[in-house]
Amino acid sequence: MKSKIKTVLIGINSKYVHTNLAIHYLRECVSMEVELLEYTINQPTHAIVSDILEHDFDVIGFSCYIWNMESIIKLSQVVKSVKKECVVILGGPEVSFHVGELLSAMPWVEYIVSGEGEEAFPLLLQDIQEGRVSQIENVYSKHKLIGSYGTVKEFDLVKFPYREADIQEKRIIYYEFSRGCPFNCSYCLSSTFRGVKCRDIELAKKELEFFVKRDVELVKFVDRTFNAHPKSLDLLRHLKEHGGNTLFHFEICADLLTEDWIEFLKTTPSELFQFEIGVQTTNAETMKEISRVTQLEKLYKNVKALKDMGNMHLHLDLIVGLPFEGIESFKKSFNDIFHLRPDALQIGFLKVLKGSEIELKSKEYEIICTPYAPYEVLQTKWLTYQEVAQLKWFEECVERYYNSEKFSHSILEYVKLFRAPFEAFSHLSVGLKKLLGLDKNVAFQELIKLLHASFFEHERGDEAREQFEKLLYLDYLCLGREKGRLEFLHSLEVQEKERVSKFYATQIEDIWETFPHYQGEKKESLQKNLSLYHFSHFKLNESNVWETPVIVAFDYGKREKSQKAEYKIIVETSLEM
Ligand code: B12
Ligand code: SF4
Repeated sequence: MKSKIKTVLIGINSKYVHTNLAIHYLRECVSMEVELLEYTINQPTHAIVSDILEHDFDVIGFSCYIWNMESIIKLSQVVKSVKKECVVILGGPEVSFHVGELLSAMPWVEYIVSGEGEEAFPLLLQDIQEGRVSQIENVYSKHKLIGSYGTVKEFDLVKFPYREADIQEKRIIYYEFSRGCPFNCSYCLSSTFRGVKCRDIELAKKELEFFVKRDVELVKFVDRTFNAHPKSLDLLRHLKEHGGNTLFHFEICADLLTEDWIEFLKTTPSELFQFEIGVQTTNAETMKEISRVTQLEKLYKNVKALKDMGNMHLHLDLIVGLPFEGIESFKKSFNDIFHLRPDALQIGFLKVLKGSEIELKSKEYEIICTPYAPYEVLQTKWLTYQEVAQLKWFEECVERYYNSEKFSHSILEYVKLFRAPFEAFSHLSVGLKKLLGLDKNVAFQELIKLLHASFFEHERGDEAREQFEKLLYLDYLCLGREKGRLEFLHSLEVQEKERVSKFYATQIEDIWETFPHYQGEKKESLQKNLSLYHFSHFKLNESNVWETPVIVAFDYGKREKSQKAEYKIIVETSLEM
């Protein structure tokens, strides 16, 4: 071995925007040279291998998660076959359990670190450097098949993981204020160990300033239940004053929210905080079985309160495949949660995580899951394979028509046609399946056409038709300037160029008042960013109806985070119908 060993740590992210926090921590806790290399699961193995092998290293560590394990099995084997002298180390949640089995299935791997790595990793590198084999409790090898799951004792002593060069535009930064979870949901890895370690609030404030000063767009807290940290609200108060232009994302438990939290959140500006709330199910028997006791009434009340504030993005989660949740029960869970109108309703499919309590009970629950990572549910005692497959299309449909926010006006009008939201998305998903087939790439216009056709499968009067088409057209225009009229929106009479032109001539002050950042600009200059459309009668929703003509003005110069144009409605005063 060389006098000073060199290590590369590999993170394989699920998408380019994500980053691997673990390898950043590990780099900071060793005094030897460590280089970080990050890729995505969508890049071809040969391209990643050749990039890795352009670097000089003696030790290579892979950070293993459920989404990248398949890639890492291939990558580590290929790297080792070409560079036989290197030492391969695996670490991360996906290799922290059943370690002996993994070592025998992957004979090219020298070491596996189980659990948290900040204490074990530097000791292991020291051993490798000095050619010595000591007994580090949570480090396994073919010579040491007994050990335990590692946890660091002093979380505050774990160094801040980021350096200046780590901050890259358009990538999410992950931050950890607490480690561990006070709850014990049986499908989650947190069910395997207890205890929460909290970072000192003053230390956290200083660390977060690093991101704010560098104008990081999005900081996601990886805390499993952020509001379980006793100082969480104090930290939010601090971020309200010192959060700069950064958006902060948290996973919270909604039924734990206190009055203080609710009162405080009413005072926060939009685009400062966003919250992800895991509901998972509303079935009481399921909740009991998975040891996740949610006070639903409190959750509904708090989510409604947050929603009414309108100053934050709310993301709610459900899981398909939990014990006692058959199709009827899932329908109910979906409808219960959809009525809260979250900004996103994410439907996940149960993953039978290695080391989780549900893994131990999977025989009892008759769970069949994919035999490779991510061990996703295919069938359970309560759900047939056909039902799971149907729910996959359902989820795709909710993603494209609801969570994407591309159809935010028209989809709610569509849902009204059905007795319950589940039926609406279920019906639409049949068409989506036919449209997509085995190919997931489809033009946005095709999705519009499908929604339009599906709406008109149901007998509708002229008024309803016109209303729906206007909302669909509004969604279309929010995403970009009109590129050729959508020919199937036949009944619309909008955008008469002459009227719009006259509007510029007679009511330009109204435009300036509505969009103060264009104050004083002339028509030609305004037209570079704004598009105006004239609608004769316009009903945005039950409480916003204009009998008089309106101009809908889209500001393409100032897009929201979702890339949609902001639009405002200006009532025409100087023109007659
Ligand atoms: C960020 C995150 C994501 C991101 C992905 C980030 C990325 N880089 O691509 C997103 C949001 C996309 C995501 C998605 C999913 N995730 Co996720 N996610 C996380 C989260 C919140 C943070 C991970 C993290 O950075 N933790 C902080 C670091 C410091 O802790 P750590 O990862 O455990 O790392 C320590 C040790 O493991 C070890 N270590 C790690 N790597 C290495 C490498 C070496 C060489 C060594 C020595 C040690 C070592 O040392 C580290 C420091 O102590 C965790 C929950 C959590 N708080 O950990 C879940 C978690 C990782 N996710 C999980 C799951 C199940 C999922 C989903 C499958 C959920 C779903 N939708 O069904 C999806 C899958 C995505 C896909 N495309 O298939 C599970 C993973 C279990 C597993 N076996 O991998 C976790 C643990 C949550 C849980 N339920 O228990 N996730
Ligand atoms: S699912 Fe969430 S609340 Fe439940 S144990 Fe896991 S991290 Fe904690």
